[in-house]
Amino acid sequence: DPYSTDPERHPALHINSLKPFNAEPPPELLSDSFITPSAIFFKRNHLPVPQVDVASYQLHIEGLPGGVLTLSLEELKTRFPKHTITATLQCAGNRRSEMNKVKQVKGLNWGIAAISNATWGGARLRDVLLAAGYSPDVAQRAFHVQFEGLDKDVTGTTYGYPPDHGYPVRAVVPGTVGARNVKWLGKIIVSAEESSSHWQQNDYKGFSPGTDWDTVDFKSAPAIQELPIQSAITVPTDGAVVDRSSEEVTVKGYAWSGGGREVVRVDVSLDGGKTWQVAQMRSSEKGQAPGPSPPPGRAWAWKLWEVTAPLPAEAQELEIVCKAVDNSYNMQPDTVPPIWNLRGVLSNAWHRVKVEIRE
Ligand code: MTE
Ligand code: MO
Repeated sequence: DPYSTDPERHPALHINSLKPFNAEPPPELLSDSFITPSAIFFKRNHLPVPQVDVASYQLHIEGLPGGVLTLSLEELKTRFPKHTITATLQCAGNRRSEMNKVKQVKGLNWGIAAISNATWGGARLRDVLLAAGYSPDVAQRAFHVQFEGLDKDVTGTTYGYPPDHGYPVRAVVPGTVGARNVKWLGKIIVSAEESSSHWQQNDYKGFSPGTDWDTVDFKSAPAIQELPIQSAITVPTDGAVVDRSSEEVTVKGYAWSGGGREVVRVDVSLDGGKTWQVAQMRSSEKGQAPGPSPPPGRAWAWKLWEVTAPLPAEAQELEIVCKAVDNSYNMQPDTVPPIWNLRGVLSNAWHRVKVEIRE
């Protein structure tokens, strides 16, 4: 069993597939912390987790004038300044289950939690490429940087923590779909050509709702890179019961947009979208007011938001809805059918949960 050496996982995770391991945290845990604890950070693996030996680990950088540069982990850590960013990672298939309700799609049936937020640290790709001979001349001919993970060939025996997320070296491409954030990075190739990988060419692309598996031409669409504006409700969960005597309801969730665009507002409705109120946002740890905005185009981290509102007097049921707006005034589409696609990616319609009010 190639999966027998996979790491242990937190029992609270909702498992979508065991081998390879794919799992997401319960939504209400997700909005408990601005930085998602590694143990419950969503896990998306296409293959067994490779056993990477830290002592013999090598990163190869190819396609630059100086020939191949090979770096050990020690060299990566000592030759380059450590850069730290807080960035949200979201799978292209986050919220795919809502597309499945419209019409069957192909892929793991993710709920709303194939998204998490972390502080990442390490060498900047820029610094590594410059050390490997990158120059403005190269930029004239090579528009692509390809990343290869080590999870195709199994080597070594010892590995560190947290193995599910790419230890010891991962490419972090903030604002860009999870799939490009290659884990267990083994090779970087600067190239005139786009990566020929299956996941770059024949998967992770968006299509019209009218395109089916008989007519789809993967060559006709660009690979997903930046993700669209997204938000979802983590608390309460769909089907929850609220007691009339509590008089109020607190709604919580997350919001994020791709390409470093900053979420500037989240609107919440308790009546299916007829009336709206603006949620309070927090962009850092619990209780803290939102910090200053990051520089334009560099809002990599999600915002957690919250609204507490009186229970509407007449209602027996609430249809809670959220939608976010980013600083380009991109907004989420209101329903799923117009954005449905056969692969179930880019699912970002207004998120809706139904809650029953018990008298
Ligand atoms: N990198 C490697 N080497 N192997 C993988 O299977 N999965 C990708 C990406 N990088 C993957 C990978 C996908 S589709 C996503 S959404 C993210 O990693 C998930 O990262 P996480 O498991 O740290 O949440
Ligand atoms: Mo993904």
